[in-house]
Amino acid sequence: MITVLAGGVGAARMLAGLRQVVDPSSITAIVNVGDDVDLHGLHVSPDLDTCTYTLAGAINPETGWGLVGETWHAMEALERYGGLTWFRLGDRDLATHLYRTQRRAEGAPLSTVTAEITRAWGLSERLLPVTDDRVRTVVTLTDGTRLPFQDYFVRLRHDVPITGVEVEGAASARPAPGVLEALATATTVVVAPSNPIVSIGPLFEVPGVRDALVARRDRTVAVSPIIGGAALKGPADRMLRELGHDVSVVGVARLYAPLASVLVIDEVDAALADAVAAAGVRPVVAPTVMRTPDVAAALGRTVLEVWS
Ligand code: FO1
Repeated sequence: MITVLAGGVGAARMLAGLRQVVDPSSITAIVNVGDDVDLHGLHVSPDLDTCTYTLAGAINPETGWGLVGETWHAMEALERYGGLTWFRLGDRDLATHLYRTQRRAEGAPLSTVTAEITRAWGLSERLLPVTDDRVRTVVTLTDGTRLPFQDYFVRLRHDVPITGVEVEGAASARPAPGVLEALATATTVVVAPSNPIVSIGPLFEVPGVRDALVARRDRTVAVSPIIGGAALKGPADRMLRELGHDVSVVGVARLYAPLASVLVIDEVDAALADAVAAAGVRPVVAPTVMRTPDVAAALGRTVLEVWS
């Protein structure tokens, strides 16, 4: 059993690499839902959908989110009314949100609906939202304004400095069924190369999850999302800097040292391996830029072989 702590694009690629080297039914992903957003009365769950569509081979390869070959008729029609279109939902993607929203209105927990959606896409992996309760990531800007995550990320294109990140609702949330067991029983726990602040961080805010992970530190391997002092995609590098962290694999090692005993760093960061070790995490140097399925598979193999 392999358990992967997952956010969006980086995690989805990591999962796609792992499924090439182990039986997909042995993989459980615990997925961030702090990015979830209610739009047009619909529950949109970007990280769950990015993981689902990627594993189904249906992801839009250009954006890393949404469906390949998508059409946008609903958004075009909405523009006529001056409706909210800065967060773009493709026509087929909308069906996922319609289904999720309807099932939740009928009383089905998010974890149940997620299992239904992944089954419909033919996945053997288990994707678990970290919680069935409502949690929402909120960022604070330098002027004190608090913004829902997608307003910061998409509407403002994460082009504004932040001073803090909180996960509303997390303190009273409970881990979804199976989450703590997946952490306790995994032979390897993988922290995917997702944004440590807004993709992985919110997972630890759900009571019990951080402790369950700390208890498995000896079997937990993280993959650095920072390569050569920068994030491949998104604002992880700027967020780390703005929140006072070192923007390097050493900064990532310090963040994850309480939870992970191994950190996979890219070859370009090989010279920092000793500094990573000094931060208390064993470094493993490997290619981590998952540009092709082969590199993702090799990275999957690397994380599974760190104990051998
Ligand atoms: N990201 C964008 O930059 N612009 C969008 O319009 C957008 C729409 C969208 C719709 C569905 C979905 O699942 C993801 C979408 N994303 C969009 C990506 C999303 O904001 C990010 O994947 C994350 O939440 C960060 O992991």
